[in-house]
Amino acid sequence: MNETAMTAGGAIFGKLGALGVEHVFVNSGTDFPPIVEGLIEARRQGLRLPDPVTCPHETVAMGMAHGYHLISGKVPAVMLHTNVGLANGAIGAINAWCDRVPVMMMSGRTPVAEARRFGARTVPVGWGQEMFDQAALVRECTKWDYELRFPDQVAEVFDRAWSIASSVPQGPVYLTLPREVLCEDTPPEGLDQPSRMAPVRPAPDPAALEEAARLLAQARAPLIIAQRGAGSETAFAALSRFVEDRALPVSQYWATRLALPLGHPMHIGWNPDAWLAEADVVLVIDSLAPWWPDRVQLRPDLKVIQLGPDPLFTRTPIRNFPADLSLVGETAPTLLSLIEAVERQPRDAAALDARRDRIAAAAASDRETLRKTSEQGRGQPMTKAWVAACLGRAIKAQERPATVFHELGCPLPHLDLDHHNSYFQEPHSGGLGWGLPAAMGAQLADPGRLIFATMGDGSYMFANPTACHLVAEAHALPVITLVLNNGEWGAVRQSVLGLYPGGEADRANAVPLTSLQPSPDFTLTAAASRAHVETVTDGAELPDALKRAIRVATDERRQVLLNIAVRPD
Ligand SMILES: Cc1ncc(C[n+]2csc(CCOP(=O)(O)OP(=O)(O)O)c2C)c(N)n1
Ligand SMILES: [Mg+2]
Repeated sequence: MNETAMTAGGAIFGKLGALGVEHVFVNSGTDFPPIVEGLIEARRQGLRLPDPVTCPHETVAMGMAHGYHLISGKVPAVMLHTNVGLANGAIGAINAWCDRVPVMMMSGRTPVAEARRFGARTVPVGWGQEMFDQAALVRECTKWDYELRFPDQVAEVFDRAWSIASSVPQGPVYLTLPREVLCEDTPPEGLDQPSRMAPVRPAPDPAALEEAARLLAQARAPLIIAQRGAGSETAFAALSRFVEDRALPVSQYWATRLALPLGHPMHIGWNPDAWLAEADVVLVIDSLAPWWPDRVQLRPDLKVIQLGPDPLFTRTPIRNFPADLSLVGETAPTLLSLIEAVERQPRDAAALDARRDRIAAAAASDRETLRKTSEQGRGQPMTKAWVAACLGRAIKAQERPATVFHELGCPLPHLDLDHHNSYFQEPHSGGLGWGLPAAMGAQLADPGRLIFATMGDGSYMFANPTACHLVAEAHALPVITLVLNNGEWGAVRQSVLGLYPGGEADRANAVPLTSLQPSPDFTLTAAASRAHVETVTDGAELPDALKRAIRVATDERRQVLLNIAVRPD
């Protein structure tokens, strides 16, 4: 290597910086020497570089990248160690894929050469980590993958990776980086430039858009189901106004993001069944599984409109929810176009008023039931519903924006949140261990935001909590973790009882394979990284514990963990 040339490995950080990548979540290994050498060299040259975040487990790297994107909208990068690091990152890839999060994933490849080349194999892992097709570990969960063949490909290959990840529908991409190639010199052309391949932004067919608007305007029993939010703050506000004006009931069944304030008069709650059975037109806004097909008999004349980046979810092998009209496009602009098109349609004010009253009355009664349910759970031990209600109230009392990450933690219906980006649930892929690192990534993206990670005791353990708390301390991320501790995998137990009501497990006193007893003292895990910690066993004491938690996170910018004893549902 001469004095001015840079190795391919050394060029990577600078190229990522040129692409606008701000953070690289890293778990490094023996494939990294040229990357580390090059990083120091690039720093010396004063290049604009992304910040590396060293993550002691790949779950943390992938989860943080995911949460960072959810709040920032930007493309993060993740660098992992060969096949083994990639395997640990695979659940994160499954989650990012399901949630359409554009992550530039990379991992090294063990040296190809056994000798006679710079970078060739030295230690036994060089042989032990060799695979026929390393990318196959994540290929089903990435839009595109490639193995760097030549050192002079860095600029073009990274441009292509970034442009494909950023194209709608967005998603992760994966690059394999062999060590010998990383050790060779690369020419400077293109390394300091962004990609010249504009990300693809599909738009809906204008005729389908007009037809959808006509159907919605003329519907007598319309329904909207939204699972993945409204796409932007503007679309969130527009949807709120629109559904009130046109008297359209909205269900956020199994939502992973919020599309409408939970207290909105047109928000009919979580379960769409009764409305769906009556509906003549349903607008499905970017929802993977908008209802439970076995539970509802649809009207034969029902028309369904599906809207989103991939309305048919084409990479899901089986999904046959009807789509009489498919409106493709990023959710926010497509939804805004549809709203405009409906606004051009005639309106029958009297009919809309009557329907609006009926929906608002149902929504109010649903909210009252929720309030009563959460109050009943105030005891010792308390219920998840009570924890959610207390958290929702604590958030309402704050002036700064707040976001709740939920992974079998605080159930959405009881939270009463009302802002875009105020709620994220683990994607429908359900790869547990996501909630805490995703919350940390969100905090990294927006240090001024109040961030809560609420999760079950099982989910907390899946997150590799020691590694999470280390990173939170190292980067001063004052995330407030609420572990809703029922000492079990409650969801698994409920699934057994749901499928076999009155069966063997139902009749037995304890359901096998679901206990997490004796429950560890999770406060000690977080205290090891100097978090503020408390155990709360009495529901009446939770509001004050939450106040203290928010004060510590705000004033001391220190992470917090509340270990909350909850009753099995
Ligand atoms: C990586 C991974 N392993 C296993 C599961 C299966 N699983 C689904 S829910 C669940 C239990 C979650 O327990 P916890 O977080 O304590 O919440 P609880 O149901 O007790 O409220 C498990 C193990 C999964 N979804 N992901
Ligand atoms: Mg549990």
